[in-house]
Amino acid sequence: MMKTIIVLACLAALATANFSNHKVYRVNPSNKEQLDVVRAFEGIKGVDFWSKARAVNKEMDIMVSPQIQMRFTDTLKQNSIAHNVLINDVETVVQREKMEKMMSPRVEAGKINFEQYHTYDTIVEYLIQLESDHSDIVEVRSIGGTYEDREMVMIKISTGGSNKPAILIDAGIHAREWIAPATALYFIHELVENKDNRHMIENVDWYIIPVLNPDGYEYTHSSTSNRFWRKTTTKGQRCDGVDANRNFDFHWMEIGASDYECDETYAGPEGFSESETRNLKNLVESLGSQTKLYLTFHSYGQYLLYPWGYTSALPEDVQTLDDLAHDVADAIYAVDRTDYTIGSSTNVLYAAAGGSDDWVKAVGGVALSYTIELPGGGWNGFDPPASAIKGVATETFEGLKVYHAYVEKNF
Ligand code: 0X9
Ligand code: ZN
Repeated sequence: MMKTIIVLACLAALATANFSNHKVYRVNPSNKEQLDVVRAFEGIKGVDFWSKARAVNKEMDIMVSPQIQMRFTDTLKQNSIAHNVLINDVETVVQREKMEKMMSPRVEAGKINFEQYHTYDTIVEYLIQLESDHSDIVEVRSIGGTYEDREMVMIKISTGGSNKPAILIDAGIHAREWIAPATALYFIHELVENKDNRHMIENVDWYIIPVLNPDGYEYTHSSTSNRFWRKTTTKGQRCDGVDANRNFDFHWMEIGASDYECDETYAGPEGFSESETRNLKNLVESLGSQTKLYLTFHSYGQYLLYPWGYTSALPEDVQTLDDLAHDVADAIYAVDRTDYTIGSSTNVLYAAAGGSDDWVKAVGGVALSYTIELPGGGWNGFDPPASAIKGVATETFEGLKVYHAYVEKNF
């Protein structure tokens, strides 16, 4: 018996991704040559670009495994590239987060709070409870199954009637970006449970999928796995997982995506190879022209991005997209001076085809389509500490009010 326990414990330890002595460097290239030197590390095993920026004079946070650190820092030094250590030992941060999770009070079934990051089951139970408590305005349903046969749960919030414009929101397409589902849940809570926001559901219907990649999300939450998993969990030959945000079939695999399974931006064997992306596609198609606005929440970096991700060319309606983004950013800024960068994703971040935003706009026919990169955790690592969820969620909700007002007024 004892032997079995030891073997199981060892297996669990082996299965656990360990980030001991992994460091996160904050790197700031000051010219094009320096930027190219840093970018040459993209795709190298043991190097994980946490932040989006790929531009001169923009800080980049890069996690580097112990094996590569010497090579990495030597290269930076040789090229006089400014850098400092943001996180000295990533595992310490991961452990601290785990401890925080273990210490946090157990939530009662069907309840939720914004002081902790919740598991998928807790989230689903909360939504089901909401449906039974508010059956006049809430409908919870699955938009389809995932690779591991989890249901992708969606909540529809509507006061009824027909021909109302709709806002479609998803979060958590990237598993490790926990602040995104947490924020989407806060939106749901505010829209359903806060009577002061009743006006936001009178003339507009809401469709919200708070966790678009539940398999990946659960994988980052389980104690024996990888906190920084980004992809789906589809079994591969050499490595598992597809970057669902490279898997939408619009200019698929043209740029900023990888055809190598082990890469973080692996686009899959073909467009819509993943059930998660197919299910979203089917939903968008079934809602048709009712949807006027699509928001997909990611982290981190404080960006309000609009298409295109596959080209530096701008969409015809760029002025509308940009003006609205500025109004949203102003509303967020007014709360606590959180500053968002606005632009087309290729121009302010990098070119990357196969994203949900591009497909929803170009093929799904939803003109207003945005990717929102929420704030990160600064010194705390990838996501804000659980204690900061409330702050991020409440300020972002102010931005959502602006989006809502626009849709209500214009459609
Ligand atoms: O690269 C992405 O998928 C997004 N950034 S993240 O760090 N959260 O992974 C940005 C996506 C922007 N949209 C497109 N490139 N279509
Ligand atoms: Zn993301």
